[in-house]
Amino acid sequence: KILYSQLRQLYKSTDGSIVPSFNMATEKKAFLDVLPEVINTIVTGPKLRDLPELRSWINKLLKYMLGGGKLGRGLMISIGYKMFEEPEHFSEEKQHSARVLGWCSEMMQANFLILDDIVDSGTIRRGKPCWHLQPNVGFSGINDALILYQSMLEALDLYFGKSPIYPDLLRHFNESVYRVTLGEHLDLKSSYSKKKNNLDIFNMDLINAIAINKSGYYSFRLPLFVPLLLVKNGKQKATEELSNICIEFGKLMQCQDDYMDAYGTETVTGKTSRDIQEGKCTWVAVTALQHCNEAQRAIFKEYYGSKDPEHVKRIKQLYDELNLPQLYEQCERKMYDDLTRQIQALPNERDKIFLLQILNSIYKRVH
Ligand code: DMA
Ligand code: MG
Ligand code: MG
Ligand code: MG
Repeated sequence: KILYSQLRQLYKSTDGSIVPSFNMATEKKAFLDVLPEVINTIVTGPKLRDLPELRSWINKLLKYMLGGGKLGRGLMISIGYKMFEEPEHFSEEKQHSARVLGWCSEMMQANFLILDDIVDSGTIRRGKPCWHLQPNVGFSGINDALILYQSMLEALDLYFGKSPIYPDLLRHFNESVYRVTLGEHLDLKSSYSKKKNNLDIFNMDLINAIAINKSGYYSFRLPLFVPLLLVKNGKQKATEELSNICIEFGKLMQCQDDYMDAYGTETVTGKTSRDIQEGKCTWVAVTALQHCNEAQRAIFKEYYGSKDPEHVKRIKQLYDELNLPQLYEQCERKMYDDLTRQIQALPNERDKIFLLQILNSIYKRVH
């Protein structure tokens, strides 16, 4: 009740409905404050009780891999509960659940990052050496990634195993993991090399399929649909329209990620650029090919997918010649405008405000 009156003071939208506001720094701190409890719940759980060395290894793994990120997905879940729930039904207990679920999404992300950096030969992640490059890790990082994935499942079981929403939670987390593995497969199998000579498969349909699977599900659909499971009558809000918006968000996010791989700075992005060297089918590569003349296409075929720094430089020069930064700005703007229109068409004022906030927080991002 106190909270409801506070919210009423804080925000009254144009149509008279009450809209909760949030302060990002406060939300982030509250979210971070829950992490030690989540880690403790996992490492003191029944399976690790008699294994002190393993317990300390997993503790170290969780701390290393859950730190230093932007926490976009986790915060979307924890703030999502507050934003989607009607103020009179809000409870601190569910808010805590939303934060735990936020950390489950971050464990899923951490598992993908380890594996992705192994298959992409990454060296730096979140400004630190990649996990597989830690002393005595290497390929055993694959098993550590699985441990992170299982830690997520363990937390879901320990916190929500007896809850009526458990089957739906599992369905969402499972679907997201499945989608990312499909996206990663498409991403890896479509990579170009001179030897494979497979440039003909590079097109926007493939880019979209990669982006939707690699990003759309675990970065947006999961973080928006999971808090709805905590909200009273939330399932009614989990509509097809909302799902479509999440998918479009995924395309925008992957397009930005691809652009930053070519034009970002390692100290800002916190990770190594690998796409040109690995011959990846990215938004930048496909857009460049759409604007190439015959001679430029020949240069692309010659130098793309090579680890030689001079070849990488030549490809970057080609991107500049083709005005990629300008093409990117136009494309990002168009995706932003399309998403704004789709969000504005949603029936609920509060949902619109929340989604527009997310959109504005990622538009023109540089890391
Ligand atoms: C990887 O795509 C996607 C997941 C699911 C981690 P990517 O290799 O382009 O990501 P990054 O640029 O972060 O290495
Ligand atoms: Mg990668
Ligand atoms: Mg990758
Ligand atoms: Mg990338």
